[in-house]
Amino acid sequence: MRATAEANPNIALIKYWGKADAALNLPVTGSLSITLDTAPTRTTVELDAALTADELVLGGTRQSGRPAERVSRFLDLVRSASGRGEYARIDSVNLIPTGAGLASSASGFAALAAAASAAYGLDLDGRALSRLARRGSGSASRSIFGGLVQWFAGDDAASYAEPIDRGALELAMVVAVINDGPKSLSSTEAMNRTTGTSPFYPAWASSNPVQLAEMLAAITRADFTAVGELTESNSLRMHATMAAAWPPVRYPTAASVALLDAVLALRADGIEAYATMDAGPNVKVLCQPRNVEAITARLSSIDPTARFLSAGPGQGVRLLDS
Ligand code: 2P0
Repeated sequence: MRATAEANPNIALIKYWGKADAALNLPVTGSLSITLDTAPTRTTVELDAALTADELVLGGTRQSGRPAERVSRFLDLVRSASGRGEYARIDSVNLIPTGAGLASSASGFAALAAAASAAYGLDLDGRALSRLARRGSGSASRSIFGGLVQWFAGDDAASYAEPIDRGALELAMVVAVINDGPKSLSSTEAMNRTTGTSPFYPAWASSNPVQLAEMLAAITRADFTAVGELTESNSLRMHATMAAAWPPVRYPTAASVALLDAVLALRADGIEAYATMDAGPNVKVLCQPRNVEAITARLSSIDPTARFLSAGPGQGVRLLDS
């Protein structure tokens, strides 16, 4: 009746942007990510028959309103699958700022899916856990697994994530946190506005599976340059699609663009670095471990106010003794 789980964030190299079904949280296209070995979310779920509602504590602060509602609706799925009706106390700690484009909803709902299913007595395999986590937040389906992970588009039964062998690829990521304040616009809202109003969305939806297939082929032949080029291109395509929505959805700031320029300059100097961005202004740079230091030094010289994290491939969700 009590369980604790930990999950890491993931960063998409081929992005998820747009829902085919909002209720089931099914994506329009597949996506592919790397789970990082940093900044986990640790979540404890404890059933309590005396509670008259779920209680959510995030980073030590009791939550109400939308975040609490979203977690309660998610626990309703677990209650209905388990046949148990008790409410729960949920205590979650993020070791990164929430809502800053560092995928805290991915690690958050992956940890919650694992802790809640264990606390309510459900015995789910990785695939079932990934489908469950997807209902909380699409990208959370991918944080169930470690390393490189693909999430399939499809119906409720077929839309889950699966790990991919990264063979001889040596991967690292430098994360430039240029603003750790809350997001201007939630991903869900931004996605819906993009699918609803961007005339470029159909081109995104038809070209993303092509880049996903190219990415899978590049991974199979351990071609780091192709993996990097596809990563940067895919992110630019996603943000271009959003910029064409109305009202426009624009996450990059002037500080982000300065770092994108610095990444181009690094490549011109022969250092392989490829930028990707999500639903916030932070810039993540895909690279090889041997270049982490040089890339961090260059980016911090461009933006001395940014905070830098570096990460490698991390593990999937795990239950801890609670
Ligand atoms: C991704 N992002 O693939 C994309 C790229 C941000 C940009 O998944 O509505 O929190 O909860 O399913 O997963 C962020 O959106 O959205 C995201 P919901 P989610 O990582």
